[in-house]
This record gives sequence, structure tokens and C-alpha cells, in this order.
Amino acid sequence: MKLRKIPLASLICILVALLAGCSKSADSSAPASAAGTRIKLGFLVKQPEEPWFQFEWKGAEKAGAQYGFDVVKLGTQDGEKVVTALDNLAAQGAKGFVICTPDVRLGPAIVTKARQNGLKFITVDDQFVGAGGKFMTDVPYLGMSASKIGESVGAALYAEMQKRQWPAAETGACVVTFEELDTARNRTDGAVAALKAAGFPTDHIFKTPQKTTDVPGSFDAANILLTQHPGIKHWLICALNDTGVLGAVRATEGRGFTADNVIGIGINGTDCIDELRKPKPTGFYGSMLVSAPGEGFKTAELLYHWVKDGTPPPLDTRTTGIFITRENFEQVLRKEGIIE
Ligand code: FCA
Repeated sequence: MKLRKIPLASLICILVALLAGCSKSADSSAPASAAGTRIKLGFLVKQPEEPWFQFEWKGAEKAGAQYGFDVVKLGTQDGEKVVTALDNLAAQGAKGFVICTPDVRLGPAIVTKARQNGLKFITVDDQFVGAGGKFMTDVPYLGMSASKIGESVGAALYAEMQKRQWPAAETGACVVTFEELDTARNRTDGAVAALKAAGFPTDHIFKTPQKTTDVPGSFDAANILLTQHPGIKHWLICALNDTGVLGAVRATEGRGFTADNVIGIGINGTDCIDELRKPKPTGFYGSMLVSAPGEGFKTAELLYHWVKDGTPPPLDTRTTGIFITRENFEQVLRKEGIIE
């Protein structure tokens, strides 16, 4: 395109935009606060449709409102989207980002891309895995104590089964797994370990892998299992999160099971609110609530201090869970700032 063909008004706009871009890149070498500009931080999540991640965003925005920085919320469902997001963030003058990566094996590539763009960052929920399959422990991470929370799920399942006096011989544990993700595997392994430790028969613990971490994925995984074990009269259900348990509960319902013969306990506590509010109880009995707004707030706050004052965040922070059921969930979720 020849320059003289561009209308003067457009040309002025382009020049203004270019100059604005130049002044931004000049700013990026100076401390953001000294330049008097508001700090901008990205918050990238792998599954923006999941309430868990929406609540993390909410927590990050609360930190932004408290400290006076802007949060750019981005759904990055694959590696390409992450790369584009990081380039865009840098172009917008952002100084850093929090990320729950769509694939932990993207870790080394994200580290490189962040460095190229001069962005500081903290990982949340899913810890980066580097060469040789080892956790990248030099990258700041905040996430749940996965094994411990999984163990609490297993213990709670067993306690509720005993309360209902279900004979172990007629009861099966449906464990929907997603073993390629470490935090997921640690949670379901923890649940299995606690069931075994409590005395639940090992040969009645059935694992079934979900191909995708959504309701259809766990629904399909559970359906396969239910077909394989037609003799089981009562089911205990666990998975990596609420969504995993919800899909499996839907599968049991398809085969005539109800709240009377299914005990499902999820993890997150954010993705089961509608389920627990249903007037009639379902097989989804409860969840280990971890504070999503708390994790969003904390990671954004740590990143802000790092960018603003140069204080690096701790490399590894773990959070714990609270057991919620239909009995106490409204009260606990209100206290945690998850519902009004
Ligand atoms: C993983 C899961 C989410 C949530 C988070 C803490 O990323 O996919 O549902 O449990 O860990």
C-alpha cells in the first residue's frame, strides 16, 4: 500500500498509535510505579468456562482493586493461545502474569517466552514440568496440597459409607482419573490410599481414566466402569475435581442409582454450587472446598509486589481444603466470599 493513498486522519491515528507504543516500550525498562502508570498483570487460565477459574479471576480482581493494579483475564486453552497472549500482554505494557497452563509440559516454552517479553510470572494450580518429567521447582508455584486433599476425600467417603452401613462386598469405589496431570493424579491416589488405609477392599477400587477434564469426559469414563461392574449396589465416587465427580454421578443416574446408593465427593467446592442447591439431594454428596478467590488473590498480590517492589514470591505455596456438604455449604461459601 502506498503511503499517499492513506487518508490524513488515518495517518495521524497510526502515528499516534506508534508513538504511544514507543513510549510504552521506553517505560518498560523503568519501574512501573516510578513512571506513574498503573501496573497491568495478566491472569491466564486453561479452562475459563470452569467456575473454579472464574473465582480465581474474581480474587485477582479484588487484589487489583485493593492495591490499584489492572488484571487482564485471558482464557488460554492451548499452547498457541498462551504464546499469543504473552506477546499481547507485553505489547499492552503488562509487567507480569499468573498462569494455570493448559499443559504442564509447556513449562519450558512459557519460561522462554516470558523472558523474551520481560514478564515476571507465577504458576497456579498446575505445576510446570520440565525436561525429564521433573517439576520446574525454580518457577514460583501456588497450588493445593493435592495428596492431602485427596486423602480427605477418601476418608470422608469411607466415613459416610460406614454411617450408611453399606456392606463393603456390595460397594465399589469409582475413581475417575486424569493421571497425565500430576496434581490430578496425586488427588486420586490420595483418595485411594485413604480408602485402603481405612480398610476398604482393594479389589473393589476401580480406576477409570477420563479423556477430557469436563463433565462429558468423566461421564464416559464412569459409564464404561458401570458396564463392567453390574453387580455393585452402592458406589463411592471421587475424581480430580467437582466436574469429574459430577459427570460420574450423572452416569450413575442414567443407570437408576440415586442419592440413596451413591456418595460422590468432589474437590474445588466451586463447581458444585448449583448441584448442592438442587431441592432433592443427588449422589453428589459434598466437596473439599479450596479457596479459588483466595488463590487468585494471593498469586496476583505476590506478583504485584514482585513487579512493584522487586520482592520475589515464595517458590512453593500449598493450600488446604474444607469439607462442604448440603448441610454447611451456603454458610462456608459465604464466609469464603464465594457466594454473597
Ligand atoms: C486443576 C483442576 C481445576 C482445579 C485446580 C486447582 O487445574 O483442573 O479444576 O482443581 O487444579
